[in-house]
Parts: sequence; structure tokens; C-alpha cells
Amino acid sequence: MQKYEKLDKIGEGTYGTVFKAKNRDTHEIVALKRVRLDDDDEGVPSSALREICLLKELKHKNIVRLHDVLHSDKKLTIVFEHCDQDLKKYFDSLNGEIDPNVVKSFMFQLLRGLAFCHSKKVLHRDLKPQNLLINKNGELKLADFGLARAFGIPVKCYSAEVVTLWYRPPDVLFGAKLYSTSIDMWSAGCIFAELANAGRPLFPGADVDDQLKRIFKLLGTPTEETWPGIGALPEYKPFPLYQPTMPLSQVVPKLNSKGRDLLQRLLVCNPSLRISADDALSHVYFSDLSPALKTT
Ligand code: Z3R
Repeated sequence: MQKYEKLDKIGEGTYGTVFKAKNRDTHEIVALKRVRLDDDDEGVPSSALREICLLKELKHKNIVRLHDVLHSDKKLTIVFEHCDQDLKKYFDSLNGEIDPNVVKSFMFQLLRGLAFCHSKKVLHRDLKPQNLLINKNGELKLADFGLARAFGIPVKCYSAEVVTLWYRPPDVLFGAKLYSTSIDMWSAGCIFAELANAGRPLFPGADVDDQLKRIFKLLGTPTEETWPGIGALPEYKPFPLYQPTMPLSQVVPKLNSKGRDLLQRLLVCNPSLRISADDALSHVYFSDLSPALKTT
């Protein structure tokens, strides 16, 4: 830890506090994430350490680089690339307006980061605006990839803040334990709608029941016909049979019809029918994205 000079606190994540810091030798600015585990006295499980070390190899322009893992005195600090701000803070600066080209660019970069990690069989499992980081030059990077598998997703953050349910798909809300890449695609859909609405969350549920009710009221309640096996999920309970009500044109009025089509393919209750990150990147919504952005 002598290697880094701690500067200001930049965030409170699910697993611990994030600080801006400077490498004393290279003067490089980094983000230090001090991970606190439920059972601090037990030290860091070796399985978690192995998982985290594997994440050092996950190198992509849309993934926040994991530079180093510091483990001493049973404490764990992860050294990440530093970015200017997170998407949550960016939303707060918007005053309710966002350029549709920025929505498209951020969404493309989010999907490109997801496609890369999914191709390596790494899931995020807790995507939300707070772990999407952006730089002044318009780059977007996904933070905390793979940490959920290493540490699990707690009910409460270490700071006693409740972990948000807003980006969780219905299969996970019904207790599905066999996670697949489709979990991140649902979260990407929720974030897409939130981007298009300049930071207004799509499904701001207060608890699991309220979360599912908000989803089904918009998309219609799934049945054994639309989602075979739904009734066998560990925490399944029946809901009123809502019919899809509002057209998406009223939910995301600023998003064009191509964007709404992509959103519709992300927000599919049956996880096996949700679009993949690779297919989403080829969607016609992105056909007019500036070629410079597609290659950077
Ligand atoms: C890695 C992991 C989590 C975070 C990292 C890097 N950087 C973060 S959170 C961050 C957050 C801000 S600036 C940098 S904020 O000022 O917008 N809250």
C-alpha cells in the first residue's frame, strides 16, 4: 500500500469504498477499491482470490482495467484504472436532456464490453449506472466485472445501503440460480431506457414484489406458454395477468423506432429469448453510428 498515495474518496460500491490514488513511482492515477467481506476476521477466501487474479487478464477498451490485487493482513485492495465519473453522476449533471447520439454511443460501448466478457464466459451480474464509468472523451467502461462471482452479491452494501433490484431480471427475482449471460442483457435494457430518458430509471422497484409488478405491468405477465418452466423457479409466485399496456413509444419517447425495437429485444422476461450482446451490436439501431466510434 506504500506504493500508492490515497487521494479523495470517489465512491461507495457494493463491496467497499473506492478512492482515487496516485502511484508514488509512476505518478499514474488509479482507483483503489478496498473490499470488505461479510466475515472480515476469516480473511479473503482463496477461491475469491483466484477468481480476482483471473480478472487481470480481462483486457478490453470497454472494461475498466484491473491493474493489481493487493492482499495483506487479511485485507484486499483492488487497483483499477481510474475514470472521470460514473454514469449515475453523469445523469445528475444532465438536467433531463441527453443527445441521442450519446445514448447510441454509450449503448454500443456497453454492449461491446458485454460481448467481450461474455465471449470469455465472464458475467457481471450486477450492472447498474454506478458501475458504468465514463471519461471526458466519451469512452464508457464497465467496472466490477466478475466480482459478483468471486464475492457473491450481498443483500446490503458494506455501508448498509440496500443493493438495488432495479436492474435485476425476472428470472433472478424468482430465485433462478443458474446464471447465464442473459442476466446482463436485461440490465443493459434497463440502462438503455434510463439513458434514453436522461437518467430516469425504468423499473425503480422498492422490493422484489414491487419490482416484478412494475416489470409485468409494462411487458405483460409471463405464462408457461411464453416462458416454459417459469412455475418451477425456486421463488416463483403467481402475479395478476397484466396485459402489456403502454407502447414503448410512451415509455422512451425520445428513442427512435429502431432503438425501441432493440430495447424490446433486451427486455424479454423469458431469459432464453433475450437478445445476446453480439446480436445486439449488429442491430440496425447502430447502423448509422459514426464509423470512428465503431473502431475506437
Ligand atoms: C473501478 C471500480 C469502481 C470504480 C472506479 C474504478 N472508479 C469509480 S467507481 C469512480 C466513480 C466516480 S469517479 C470514478 S464518481 O465521482 O462519479 N462517483
